[in-house]
Amino acid sequence: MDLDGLFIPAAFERLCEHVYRAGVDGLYVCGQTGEGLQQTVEQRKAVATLAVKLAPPGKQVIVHAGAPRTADAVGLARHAEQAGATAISSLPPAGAYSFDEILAYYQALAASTELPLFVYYFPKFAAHPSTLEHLLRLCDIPRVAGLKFTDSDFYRLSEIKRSGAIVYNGYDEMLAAGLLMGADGGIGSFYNVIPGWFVELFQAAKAGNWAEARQKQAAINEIITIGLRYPVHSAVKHMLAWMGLDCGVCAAPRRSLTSVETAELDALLEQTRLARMR
Ligand code: MN9
Repeated sequence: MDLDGLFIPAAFERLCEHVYRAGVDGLYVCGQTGEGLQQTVEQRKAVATLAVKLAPPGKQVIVHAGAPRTADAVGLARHAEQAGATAISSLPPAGAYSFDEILAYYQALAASTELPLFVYYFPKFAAHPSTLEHLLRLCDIPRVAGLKFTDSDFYRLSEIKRSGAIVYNGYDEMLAAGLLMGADGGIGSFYNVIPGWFVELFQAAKAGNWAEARQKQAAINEIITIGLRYPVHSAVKHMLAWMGLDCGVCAAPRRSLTSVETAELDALLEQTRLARMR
């Protein structure tokens, strides 16, 4: 985003090149990291259109269509389908809603297109869904393919896997644990920064090389732990700029890092393996 919160297509294109070159299987756009909820519906549609256009053959684009208004979410979902996205996804609408209201939201969204829908389970973001039973009920909605699971209850993750749903791990710093307990893949903020490291972790896990997966996770977490000292999404953007991939700033109300913070972050990054690869 630029300083007015407007999408910068050229920066997005460079970022896509960076992650696809590293071998990721696809993109998840306009979620938390992709600032879907900080953008207008029109701009989100432009991002989705460009993401599909830039996807190399065989790569998947999941569009986060979640919005405070069900009608907007449905509009974004239909647009994603027309644009050629692989799937849609949605956070629960934030607010003091009951589980039944959240259920009705997901039912409306799932019925609005032919695309698979991934519920974005992030208990720190919304009060519902909160129980395993509620998650399984959401997974039972026709066309709900599974979850993006941003939580550290990996027993719960394994129970959802047992029901047959597809589960993407959401906390980057615990991808190895999520994969060990059955996650099918991962989606996350730091994949933008060091996509190749995550691809290597995923491949090691898929091959059953858990010691190697754990080693890769430790190397990744050296970077993540630095990022988590700051507002994480702004830190991710600054890390990208530090690597020569300027992606602008986060849209308000997210704040940017101060100059003191960026100087400190730069100094910390200089001491990592990433500096030697730059
Ligand atoms: O699920 C991301 N979650 C949020 C994806 O943005 C809320 C993660 O990638 C985290 O940012 C990351 C840091 O905790 O794991």
